[in-house]
Amino acid sequence: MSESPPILYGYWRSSAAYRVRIALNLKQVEVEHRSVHLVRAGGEQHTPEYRRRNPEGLVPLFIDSDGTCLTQSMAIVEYLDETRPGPRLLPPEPAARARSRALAQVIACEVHPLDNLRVLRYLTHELGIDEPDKLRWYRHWVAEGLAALEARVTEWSTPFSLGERPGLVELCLVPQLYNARRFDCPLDDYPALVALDARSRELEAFRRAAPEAQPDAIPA
Ligand SMILES: N[C@@H](CCC(=O)N[C@@H](CS)C(=O)NCC(=O)O)C(=O)O
Repeated sequence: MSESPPILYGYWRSSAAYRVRIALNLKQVEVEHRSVHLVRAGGEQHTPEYRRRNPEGLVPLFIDSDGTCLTQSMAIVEYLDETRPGPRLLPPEPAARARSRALAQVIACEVHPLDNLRVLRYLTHELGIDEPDKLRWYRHWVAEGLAALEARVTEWSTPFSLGERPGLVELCLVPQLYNARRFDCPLDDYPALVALDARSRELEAFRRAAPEAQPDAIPA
């Protein structure tokens, strides 16, 4: 009997799920995608059924073929890197690994948590922040993070973080720039990041992971 495929609970516009989709594609791991609609009817991430699986009420959630159930995109990506063959998503040498994680975490720990759906909702629904100020908030944290990353990426002499290949840094950067464009964040000050994003998105693994390529995508 053939093993059931791993399952990824995600949402087409979730940038954290987008990171995992890219990692799965780079590793050539086939999964069953299950959509958790983050907006419809107050958000399916809050249903008791979903919260039993992930009490945080966030996507992504990954369930491996053997039943291993994992949350948090960065943890899932590193798990995939450690358990699957194929191109490594992190460099082998400790200092280089730490540097890759540090750059990726500028996005995953410093920018994304401040601009997440539930944070924006709290600002507007609970604190009474209006739409223009919400956007100022959003763009401020994006600008802070991207400026720091731009300074680092400008120093590179290789096309990608892993030399000729993309890895953890790009699988965080591309979804973050997708979000930045959605919220009309100015990107003129980050030419190295925009170029890295464009180079990455030319690759099949990134194209297949794009929000608009997902079965649950809602056409504009
Ligand atoms: N640090 C978490 C963040 C997960 C997260 O914030 N997911 C968002 C979508 S990108 C979500 O589920 N939001 C639902 C909500 O805010 O209610 C990760 O990397 O997995």
